[in-house]
Amino acid sequence: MRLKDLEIYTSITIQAHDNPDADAIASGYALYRYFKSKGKKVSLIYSGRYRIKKTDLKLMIEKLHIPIKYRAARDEKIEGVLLTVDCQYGAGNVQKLNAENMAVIDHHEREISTAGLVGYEINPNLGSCATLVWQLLVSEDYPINDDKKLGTALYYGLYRDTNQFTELFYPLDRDMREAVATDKKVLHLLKNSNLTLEELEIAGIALIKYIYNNDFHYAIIQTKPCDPNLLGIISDFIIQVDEIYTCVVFNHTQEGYKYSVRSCIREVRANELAQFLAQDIGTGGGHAERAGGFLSERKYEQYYPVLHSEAYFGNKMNEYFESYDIIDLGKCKPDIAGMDMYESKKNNIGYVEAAALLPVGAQCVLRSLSGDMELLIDEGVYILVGENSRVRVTSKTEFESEYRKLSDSYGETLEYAPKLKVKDSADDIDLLDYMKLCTNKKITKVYAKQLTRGVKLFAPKSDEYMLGEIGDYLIADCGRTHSMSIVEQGMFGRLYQKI
Ligand SMILES: [Mn+2]
Repeated sequence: MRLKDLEIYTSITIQAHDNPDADAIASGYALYRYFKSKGKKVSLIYSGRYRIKKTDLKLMIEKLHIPIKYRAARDEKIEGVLLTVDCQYGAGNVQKLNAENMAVIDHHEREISTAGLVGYEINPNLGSCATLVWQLLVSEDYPINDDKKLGTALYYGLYRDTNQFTELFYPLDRDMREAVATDKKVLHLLKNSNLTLEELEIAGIALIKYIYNNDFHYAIIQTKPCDPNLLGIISDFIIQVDEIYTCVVFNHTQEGYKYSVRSCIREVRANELAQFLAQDIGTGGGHAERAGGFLSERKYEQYYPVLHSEAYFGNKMNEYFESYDIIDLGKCKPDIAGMDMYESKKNNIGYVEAAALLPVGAQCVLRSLSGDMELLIDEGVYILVGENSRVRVTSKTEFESEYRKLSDSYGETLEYAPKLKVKDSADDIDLLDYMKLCTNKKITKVYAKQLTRGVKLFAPKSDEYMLGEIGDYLIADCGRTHSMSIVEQGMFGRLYQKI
């Protein structure tokens, strides 16, 4: 959906979820500003049982002049269109108001049927709804940076929804964070008015009620209802305990369970663990050391109607640690027992010759779904874009020995188009504009076997593992060292065939 599509209505009511947080307020405010600029009759409201009482939110509303109003649930029909932000019309966390035309802008997993909506934009990959609204405003060429109040609101929405950016991982979230103009003074004030004395006590009580697992060295803590950012603060604290290698801190909210995950060992990436904990019933992600997630109440009830939440997290943690074998090639030799021989097929992927775009010596950041990567441009840098928009950087020599350039154009559309952000320049380079196609030159032979258990594979001298899930393939090259890697199940058939 484009925002333009909603401009057919003269009256637009924007509704944040009940008990609105910074993200809902910011998203609602940005949409309010947009539709106001189009001459619409706009109102920004929230409903539900409670009025906003958190200090940072009150300050946010006051300092940024956000015209959000409380509206008690009543039956009177909403004119024009009702647009729910950071929530979905009819979901459990937002008072259902009487309206004929409904639209949704949200970054949570889809909770409702979208059939009855006049429009919707839902992207659960994003750290905040503010990012989604920012993107919608950018695509309408709305001058977001003409007013720092707007940028400050969006920035703060993302800051709070990603646990002070520690659980931020999606590239578009980074783009928004860097693009908006903010008022540093107001941000400083808001950031330091987030917790209450009552929450200080909640943290204290939570800390003495930890559950510790001696076999896997993890801790689980449940807290009473509190600001979700407190979960991150508590986890940052307990991960420092010597015997605790990973931890999860969670609580129950209106919509489900919020949690923070931390890891301080190389065998566990917090973002993967956060994803594992959310399997089928929520979303999780972040970074290797810090991550977070959310379980939907509705799905939890459906999948685990009688399971206590503490037991859920305990069971899932044990399951995670029991699911993966570790192969550390720094400590043991590759074992090719039980593997069959395969040969590589032709495989076309995208490539960009970075030195053709930028002067040698330029410093930039390569941003993609694989994260941010620092890159110094020299004559030999090639950027390869393979399946799932994943990018890899290689040298000219390696590129030329492995690939042959094709004349066909790169026709793929990607979930997030990788870009180069050049230091001291505001203009990013969209790699899709320069992407060409190449294909692998040589037929290589490998040994491979399909995994019947999860594997974490460490290459010699590496602190980062490759993850293999059940069904993926463990492969070993046919050279003398049998160096190993993992290929995803869906990819394997496209890359190799049995001989
Ligand atoms: Mn949100």
